[in-house]
Amino acid sequence: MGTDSIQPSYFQIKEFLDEIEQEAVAQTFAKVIENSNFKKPHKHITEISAEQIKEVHVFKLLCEKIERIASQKFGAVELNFINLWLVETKSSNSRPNVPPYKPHFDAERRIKGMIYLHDVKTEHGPIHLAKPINENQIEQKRKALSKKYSILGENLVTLEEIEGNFEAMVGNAGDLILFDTNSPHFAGLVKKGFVRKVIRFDFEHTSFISPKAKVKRILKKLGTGFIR
Ligand SMILES: O=C(O)CCC(=O)C(=O)O
Ligand SMILES: [Fe+2]
Repeated sequence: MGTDSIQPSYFQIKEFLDEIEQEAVAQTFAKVIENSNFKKPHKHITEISAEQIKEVHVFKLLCEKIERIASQKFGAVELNFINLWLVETKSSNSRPNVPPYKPHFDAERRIKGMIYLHDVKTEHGPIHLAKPINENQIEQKRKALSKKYSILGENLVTLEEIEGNFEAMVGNAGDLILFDTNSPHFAGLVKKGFVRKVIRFDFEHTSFISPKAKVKRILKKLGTGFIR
């Protein structure tokens, strides 16, 4: 099946975590962000790689749970876990005129699962999602992105390209937002004095990988095997 035929969508799964799980996640979050073994792509973000997640039992179990539900929701697809981000956004971290705060699709197509660690209202900057008017057009634009797409804004989406309006995914602690990154989306701005705490699991949908990229990967694997 070609990627053009997979229609992007998104879901909000209310009360995905019960109170005990929420507490375990909050405690694990606090421990991980203090641990210097994990990479910090930005000062408010800590990353756990696919390799490292084994060491963090609570997140490993959660990753498996999300993978199962995401695979069902997106049509029994095979998913590969890529990484997990622990994000604590303050108003000073959110900049209105650039992605992810401007409507966009991601350059690399992923399935993402975001869990809210507290109730998220408009002030906390919920993720906003929309359905594109023309689903195939997003995939075609994505495939045609140049190397400078980010500077040129090639992955931005205009309001004319979406059906109706963006939906602010307000919700409660423990809710899970699942989305295909081809769905137009943006992060809401965090109001002054507020903080948004989320964890986001990224997965690769095996059928989103282009045949060229698959070959590259195999060669890379073989290459490192020979070196060793
Ligand atoms: O943090 C958010 O609300 C959305 C960020 C985003 O654009 C993404 O995860 O691809
Ligand atoms: Fe994004």
